Amino acid sequence: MKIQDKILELKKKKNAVILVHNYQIGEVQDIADLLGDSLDLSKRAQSTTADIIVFCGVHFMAEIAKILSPDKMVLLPDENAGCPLADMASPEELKKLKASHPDAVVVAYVNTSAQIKAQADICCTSANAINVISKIEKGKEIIFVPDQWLGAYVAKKTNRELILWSGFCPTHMRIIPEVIAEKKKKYPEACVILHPECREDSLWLADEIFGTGGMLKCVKESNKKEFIIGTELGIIYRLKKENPEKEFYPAAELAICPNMKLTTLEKVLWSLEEEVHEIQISKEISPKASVAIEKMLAIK
Ligand code: CIZ
Repeated sequence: MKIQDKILELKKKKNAVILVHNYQIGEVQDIADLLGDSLDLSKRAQSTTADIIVFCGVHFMAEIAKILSPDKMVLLPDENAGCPLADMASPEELKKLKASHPDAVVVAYVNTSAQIKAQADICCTSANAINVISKIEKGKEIIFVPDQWLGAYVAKKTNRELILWSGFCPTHMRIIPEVIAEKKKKYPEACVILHPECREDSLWLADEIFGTGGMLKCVKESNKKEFIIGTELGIIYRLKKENPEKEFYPAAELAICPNMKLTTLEKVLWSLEEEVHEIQISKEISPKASVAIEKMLAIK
């Protein structure tokens, strides 16, 4: 029996659902009940009737699923699948920053721990950050944690001043202007689509700036035939699958997130069989983090 069939059989038997992030390896993407970005997956985690959610992504994403479905079992197939960007924001440091700006609205990018979300007023993803910031009352101070580049981009787009954290995504930092310029020279007809977690001097070279959900939509609707993609390379598998007539070139071959690549079919099967690794969030933190996530989800 193929491993994919074993997963399917066990999934049915245990009434489980498999949520998969766009950055996962191709064969894991192929077994998804839902494949998407954090925003899509959060919405799905909120509405599922399954008993078990197997989350193929990184730790903070599985935490969101658990916060939104506290009575369900949420499993992360590899317990080491963390997020260095999320780890750059410490709850103690945020507490100090909030104390020095007591009236500020705190916006936490979803790439944060549940402890950080519990201190935030609202969350955002790369898909809705502009929308979330633009809904905040004018004149209010805003703390944006932890991605400085996404924060700087959103500040520019919304014409708002943000108090930025100094975090960054190490994978997106590998997408440097020099490599993008080389790719542009090699593929002059290609449309350059970059993720807003890229540094500012890279974003200057973009034709379009989107999170993965926006990238998928942009490519589908575009008349262009070639695209230079500046984000974690896992998305290229899905772009190719959904647009076989179009060509995709990575803006940087090194843009590979080692954490996103930890999940394999074997680990998904093992996770379902043994019901590991279960996400647990303290009863103090979970309801507070839930308020910030629900506020984001309520924004249209
Ligand atoms: O929001 C997400 O899922 C992340 C982390 C990236 C993206 O653009 O999909």
